[in-house]
Formats: sequence, C-alpha cells, structure tokens
Amino acid sequence: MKHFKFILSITFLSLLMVGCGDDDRKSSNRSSSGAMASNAAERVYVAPGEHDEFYAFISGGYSGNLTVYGLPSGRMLKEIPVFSQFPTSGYGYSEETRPMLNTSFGFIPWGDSHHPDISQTNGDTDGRWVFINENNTPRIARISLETFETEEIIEIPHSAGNHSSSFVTENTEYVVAGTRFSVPYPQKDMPIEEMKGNFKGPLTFIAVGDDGRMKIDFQLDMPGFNYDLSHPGRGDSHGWFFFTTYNTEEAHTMQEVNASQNDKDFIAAVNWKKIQEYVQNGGGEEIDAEYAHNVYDHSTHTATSTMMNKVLRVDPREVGDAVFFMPTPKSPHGCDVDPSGEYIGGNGKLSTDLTVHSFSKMIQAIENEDFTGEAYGIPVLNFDSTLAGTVKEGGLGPLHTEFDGKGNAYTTFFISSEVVKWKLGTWEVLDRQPSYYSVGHLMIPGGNSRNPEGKYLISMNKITKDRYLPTGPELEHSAQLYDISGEKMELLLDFPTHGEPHYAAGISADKVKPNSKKIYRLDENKHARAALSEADTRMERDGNNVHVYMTTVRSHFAPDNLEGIKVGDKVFFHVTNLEQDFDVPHGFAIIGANNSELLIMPGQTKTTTWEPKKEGVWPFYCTDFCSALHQEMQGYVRVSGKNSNVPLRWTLDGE
Ligand code: RUQ
Ligand code: CUA
Repeated sequence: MKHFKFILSITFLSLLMVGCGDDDRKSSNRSSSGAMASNAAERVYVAPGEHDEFYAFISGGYSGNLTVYGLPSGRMLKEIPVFSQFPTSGYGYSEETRPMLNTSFGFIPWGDSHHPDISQTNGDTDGRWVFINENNTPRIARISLETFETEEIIEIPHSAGNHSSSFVTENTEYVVAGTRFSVPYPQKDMPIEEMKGNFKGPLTFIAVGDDGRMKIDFQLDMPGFNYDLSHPGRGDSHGWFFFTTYNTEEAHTMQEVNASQNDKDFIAAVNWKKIQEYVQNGGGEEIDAEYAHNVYDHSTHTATSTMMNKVLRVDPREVGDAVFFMPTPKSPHGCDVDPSGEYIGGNGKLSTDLTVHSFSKMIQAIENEDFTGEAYGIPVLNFDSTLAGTVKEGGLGPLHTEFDGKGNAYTTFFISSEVVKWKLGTWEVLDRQPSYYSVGHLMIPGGNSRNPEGKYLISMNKITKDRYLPTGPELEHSAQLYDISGEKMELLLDFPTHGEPHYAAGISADKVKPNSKKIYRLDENKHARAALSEADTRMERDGNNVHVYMTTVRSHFAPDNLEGIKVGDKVFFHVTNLEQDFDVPHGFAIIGANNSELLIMPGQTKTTTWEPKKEGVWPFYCTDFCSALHQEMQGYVRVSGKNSNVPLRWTLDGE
C-alpha cells in the first residue's frame, strides 16, 4: 500500500512537471524509476509486429562476429558470423564456408572484430555493405546487407594488430587497415631491442570495386609507431585520411610506462588522393607478401580462397607533400572527423582535455611550411598552427567522439564513466550523462558520414556489474541508448550485447530493408553439387569418399534411407533446401559428426562431412523446427564393416 502511494505521488509530481523547463525534465529523467521511467519505456517500445527505426551493427570483439540490433528497442536481430566458426549456421564448418577462414597462417577458427563501418556514396551511408576489421590476424571483411552474410575477407600482410581499421572514404573508394603494433617490414628474425628505427607501421589502403570486391591498392611504409584509430576526411577534407598514433617513443617493453613519455604523439594526416595518383603513374615498389583473399559467391553458395603474393609498398617521403604529422597530446586513441570535414579530434586517453585540429588551418600550415621538425623524414606541423580548439575538463580518459550533425559532438570518457556533449567551434561542454560503466565506444547512426542521424546515441560499456541479474562472474557488456534529439541527453534503455562491442555502425532501416533478400532462387543455384529436385538426388562413391546429393522440403529428406557406407569412409552430405518460401530453413545433423550442423536457407546448398567410426544404423534429422511434422523429418544411414560389399542404395519411401 505504501508502495502504491509512492507511485501515485510520483505520478502527481510528474503531472505538475508537464510544461516545466528543461532543467526540471533533466533532473526527473535522471532518477532511475518513477513516472518518467515509464515515459522512457514508451520511447523505446516497438509494439509486437512493428519494426525498429534503425539497424545497429555492433562488433562482437572477441566473439569475432557482428551482431545486428534494432533501435530504439535494443532487440537483437541476428548474429552474423564473420571471423569465427559459428555452429548455429555451420559457418566455418561447412565445406562451402571453411575457405572464408583461410589465412597465410592456415585455417583460423576465431578472430577479434572491432570497428564496423557502412559503405558510403557521396558521404552518406548507402546500405550496401558493412566492413569490419579483425585485429589479431589482420583481416578485413565485407558483409552484404542484402543477405546479411560475410561475402569477402582479405588478409592484410605485414600488419600486426589491425586496429586503425576498417573505415571507409566517402564514396567507398577505400577501406583502410592500419597496423597497431609496429613490426619488422617485411617480417624477419631480429633482436627485439633493436626495434627503434627498424620496425615499421604499414598502413594499407584497400580499393573497393563497384561490386564490393576488395583489392589491396598500396601499403604506406610509415615509421614504427602504433597506429590506433583512423577516420576519413569528408567534404573539403575528402581525399585525406587521419590516423592517431601512440608509442611514438617506440618502446618495446613495459609500454604502460615507456609509451607514455612523450607529451604529445601524432595524428598522421595522409593525402591518399596524392598517393593514389602517384601509384597510378607507376609509383611504388612491388614487394613480396603472403595473404589470403577469400570470396563467397552467392550463386555457387561456395567460398574460394586465393593466396596472393605481392603488395605495392609506397615510401611516403618519395611522394612529396603526402603525409604530415600533427602533434596531439597524451597518447590519443579515437581519431574522429566531424560531418563537415573541418574538425579532426584526437582524444588523448591520458588527459582530461580533448584536442581538435582544423583541416583548413592544417592546409595553411602545410602551405606555409610551418613545421617544428620532422620524424623519419615526415614533416611535423606546428601544434599551435593546426589547433582549432581544446575542450577543457571534459572528463577523465576520453576515448571516442561521434557527431549529431547539428553542431554537437559527444565523447566517451572511460575513467570517469560518462558521455559528454560539447559544441563544435566554441568547445564548451553542454551536458554530461553517466554511463554504466567505463564506456568505450559510442555510436550515432551515420556517425562516420556527412549526415549523421542524430536522434539516438548508444554507448558501449566495458563493465556491467550490477546492471542485470547476475550470471556468474561473467556478464555480457551493456549498451545504453540515449535520446539526443533534445538539448540534454536522456538515458532511455540498457541492453546486453554479445562479446565485446568496440564500435557499431547504424543506419536507418529504410536504407536496408527494401533490399533484404528473402530466399535464394533455386533456378539461380549454381552450386557444383546441388540437387535441384528430388529426381536429382543420389549417392556416388569415389574411393573412400561418398557424396550424398540430398534435398529437404517440409517435412522430409530425399533420400532418407542410405546404405552401402562403410567404416573408414568420408561422407559428404550436400544438402539443398528446395523451399522457396521466406524464412523456412531446414537443418541437418548426424550422430557422431565431428562437425557442426548445417542450417540451410531456402534455395541454398550446404555440405557437411561425416566419418562413421562404428557399424550400425545411424539416424540423422532436421535441427530446425520447420513444420508440424518437423519431428518426423529424419532418416537412417546404414554403416557396414570396412570390407563389406553392401552396394550403395538410396531410397525415399522405398523408391
Ligand atoms: S577501440 S573501445 Cu576504442 Cu577497437 Cu575498443
Ligand atoms: Cu525441416 Cu525441421
């Protein structure tokens, strides 16, 4: 009863507050419960059957994958496997997709995915593809937003800790991949103490074709610093790319101390247009490299992996006026460019202030040769000459900044656990909201574009602690949704994410939804081992390999009785799903397989392998509850002894 009265009085208070000024609204919103909380609930409520307004593609960090969420609801829509094997669909297990995880180090079943970015046309997100980097074994992936599947992965040779990646230029001319750890370039055996001056930090520019195909255009041979993050220029600064650096000390041990000696590190400003021209005119030197280029073809439903062996190395000093360093305080992390392209922010993660450079001042300083020195032959610009302004006392430990397209910027502060809103040009702090807790990245849909859709912001927090029901020592990281349409930010929702989201990319659903594929057409299925009808199904022996061409349709496999398989055989089940109806997959699993199931979409063919170890009659079944008779969707494989002469025989209902 007491509780009831309390709620009543809060409701009454909130009624009184209607029409109050901003400050009152703000303070009531900051209370975590009560009537305003129900108002927040309404604003994130997407009624059953309704769709969200935005897609958010959130990196999975050490899951190696990419998760798709709807905003504002915070509902998880899908996990897209990218760099990690994914038993839920058979990605990385099926014969068709295993080549996607091939590298120059062999087959790698896992990755650490960090920074998704959506393709752009004229500086606007266009909803064609999402790119994402793999940090550990350097790779860049491209995901189709028609199929929401990974279509291509390219390995980045000579790189180590592929972190300042995978950001795209305003017409998706390039996606970049910068090395975080400097290394011998090319790799060789040498004493670690001799790092200084001998290691390098190659920055790779990957050209993207109209069909999305990636090709390494050139690799910039940069000094051996750590290249942490990057963003492209846009508008007037289109044609440039900016990379934050740290460890300009070139320390090789105890970096937590030794890489924090210099008061300022650099933002490297790279005029890629100039270098592109240089390369097109025959500049650069082809050097040996070893890297895998993996492409998934939607008509054959099959990936191929090609080993590449050359890359074009460009020495920036030979291009002339192509690369400059802008001193930036205190080991900057995030490197962010505002929607106009004029401001380039570097968030010194060991400071309280944010440094913002001006593109036009930078150009002026270059013209005036206003340098204070050089680093390995690259001019260092005068700090005061490129500085646009400083955001003072923003908080502690700034990491990343996004923009709302209305002249405001939002920066995360890891140490003081808050998101801070400030004004471009005046550099004044306008608002701050706590985040729970230790926020890393943040995202506004269209954040890396000329036209951010500044309605919502999500923060991605490293520590969850008490925010949800405990689930043992490990809790999923949390994301928080803020409404940023008003003067003050309002926290609306907490939702769990998967893995460790380092960054996200958002886009309004309208730009993606109409193109989303519903089925794969059977008449377009060019898989080499597809069975396009039940009449096509069969078994073929090739030595110890037995190929089974099988189909699925509600609610049976064809064939469903298989004989003539022997212990010691390797059986390839090539399963084609004959359905031509949206969202009707079938699954395939067989007892004792040292492999995952397959989940086969309508019109698709997938292959799993099985090496029977024991004689007997072994069942297989459909893993996806596809119909009322799903439980009946099953079959048997008879396995005979090694030397048996039971002939191959495949039947469905005795035929
Ligand atoms: S990035 S927050 Cu800052 Cu790869 Cu993780
Ligand atoms: Cu097909 Cu269950």
